Amino acid sequence: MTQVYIALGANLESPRQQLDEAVIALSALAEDAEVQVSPYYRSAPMGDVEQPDYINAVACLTTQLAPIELLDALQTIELQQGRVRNVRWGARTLDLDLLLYGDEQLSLPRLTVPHYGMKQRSFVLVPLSDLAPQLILPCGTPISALIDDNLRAEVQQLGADH
Ligand code: ROI
Repeated sequence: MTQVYIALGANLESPRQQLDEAVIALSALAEDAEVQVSPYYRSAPMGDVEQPDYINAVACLTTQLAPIELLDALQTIELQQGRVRNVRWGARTLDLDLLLYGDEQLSLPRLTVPHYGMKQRSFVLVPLSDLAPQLILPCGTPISALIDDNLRAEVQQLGADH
């Protein structure tokens, strides 16, 4: 049984609803169907492609799935929610990124864990630290050392009713 963290992002076709649906789908992968979800955040798109703002969040769950099985399950949920892989760094109905798989550091052809970009992305770090303020990353860095007010100011927390 492994505790995992997953980043959620959407910027097309009712993004908040996409995240709500994704959380329900994630509960099917979780022990006792339990998923903890951070607040939702609005964030400006990272990258050069012009596109709508994103809604982002992070989910935490405990699962029996092996890393690649979990990756397959996340990609199935993305496809079920209409994800078409076309433009690199372009808009998407749903993106599910495996951030952390326990304390493991994995470098597989299809999967790098911890997620390669997570330490640079406010829309990942801020919701992750909401869920796990004491978290120490597998590299030994505490999440608290990666967060400051400037980073927090890059994302806008949405109301509790999402
Ligand atoms: N930008 C933001 N703000 N949020 C995302 O989830 C996100 N996802 C992406 C790219 C296109 C890199 N930009 C993003 O895949």
